[in-house]
Amino acid sequence: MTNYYEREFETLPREFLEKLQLERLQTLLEYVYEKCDFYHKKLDESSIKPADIKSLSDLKKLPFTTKQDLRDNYPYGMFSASMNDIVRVHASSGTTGKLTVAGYTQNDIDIWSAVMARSFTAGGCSHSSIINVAYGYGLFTGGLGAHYGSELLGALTIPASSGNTKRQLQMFKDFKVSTLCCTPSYALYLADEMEKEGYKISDFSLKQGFFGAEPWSEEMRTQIQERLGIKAYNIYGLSEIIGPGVSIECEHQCGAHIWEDHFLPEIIDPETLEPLKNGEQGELVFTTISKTGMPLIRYRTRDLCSLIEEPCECGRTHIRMTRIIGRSDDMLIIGGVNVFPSQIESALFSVKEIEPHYMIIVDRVNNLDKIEIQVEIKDELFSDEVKNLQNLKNLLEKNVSSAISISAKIHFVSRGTIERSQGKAVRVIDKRRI
Ligand code: DLL
Repeated sequence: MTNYYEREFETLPREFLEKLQLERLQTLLEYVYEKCDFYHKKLDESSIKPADIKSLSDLKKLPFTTKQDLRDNYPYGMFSASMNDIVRVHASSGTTGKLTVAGYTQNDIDIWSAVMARSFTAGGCSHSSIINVAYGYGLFTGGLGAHYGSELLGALTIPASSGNTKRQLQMFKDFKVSTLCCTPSYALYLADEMEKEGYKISDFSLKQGFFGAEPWSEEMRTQIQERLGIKAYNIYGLSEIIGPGVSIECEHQCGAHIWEDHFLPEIIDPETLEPLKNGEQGELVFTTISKTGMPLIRYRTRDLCSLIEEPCECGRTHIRMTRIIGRSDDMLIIGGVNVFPSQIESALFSVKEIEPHYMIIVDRVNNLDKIEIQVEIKDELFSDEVKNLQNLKNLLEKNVSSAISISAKIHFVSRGTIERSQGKAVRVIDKRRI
């Protein structure tokens, strides 16, 4: 039997769900038009008044919002609520040094906790679950998002955060953890360590896991499920929209239900920006229709997928999305951290000895993402003292790591080693087979 956290909303017949969506959209448009200078200007520039939106199909008349808009209005310019009502911020990497900031009112934290509680329930959790949150706590939304949802559900919540793998395994056993939340690659790393440390599946009480924050595949699901003896659910989200819990798979594991009473999805062609039909692959766009802190209209996620409208056996009426199959920009996700090549480039070029040729090589070794950067340096530097070369390497590694929040290995190569491109420079080799 299917369990729901908010049955009434989760199984609302489409007709009523769409009515609710339209009402919320209209209220939201009035709200942002009045409260947020950015949207007031943007709607005026598009010659649209909130009252012009009379049906859900009018959504396509509204202008898009992009990550660049968030950057241009850094840090608080996209907020609609007054600063006194903002109770929390989270942030993720932007395309340059600037963070992409998201602001939450108490209303937004409550919605987020509820959609996470719904998500946990969709994957078979209840108040008797023991949920180990091994997503990072901090500006990243993974840790606190899962934490608040788990507590609202009434589950026992372990704020383990990421890392310290041996201790995590010890806790799985001693604390009788039933549920794991982390990136899919960390789940496989945990499975490796589990075997190395001599644990067996039967030492644990694990039942299910909620994995996301980076792309993964059905092959990875099979491995995680077999090696940890659990059901592995795909959880999706992004900080700009709310964090994890924008969508979740149910027990049927056939696409992730988008919590459509809060987040209105569309798929567009990333080139023409025209809306595509359900089933067609394109870029996912969201309008948040219930948040008050930083509501976003037609936010371009850059994530590529398609929407599945066929009814699901679980009885939830909310549309599903397929796995993310790529991005329409150059963002990389390395160990769950969003990284733009441009961030690495500016960190490298802040040092004058560096030639303007480099290559970022991303690989997955023992289920952990590694990043190496080959950098050309002037030939005379190779004949310099080893100590100086080492200092330069240390400095670059420090600069890059602080720019992208994860450590990277620098490897110097001599002039002309990195292949010159005839057209668009190729700066990234991603060797990961996901
Ligand atoms: O990664 C929120 C999150 C935390 C989701 C924990 C799931 C679990 P950001 O740091 O803002 O937020 O990164 C958002 O990560 O646009 C996708 O490109 C990618 N992403 C998130 N979940 C998935 C997933 C969090 N299940 C960006 N599959 C998004 C593929 C994902 N990509």
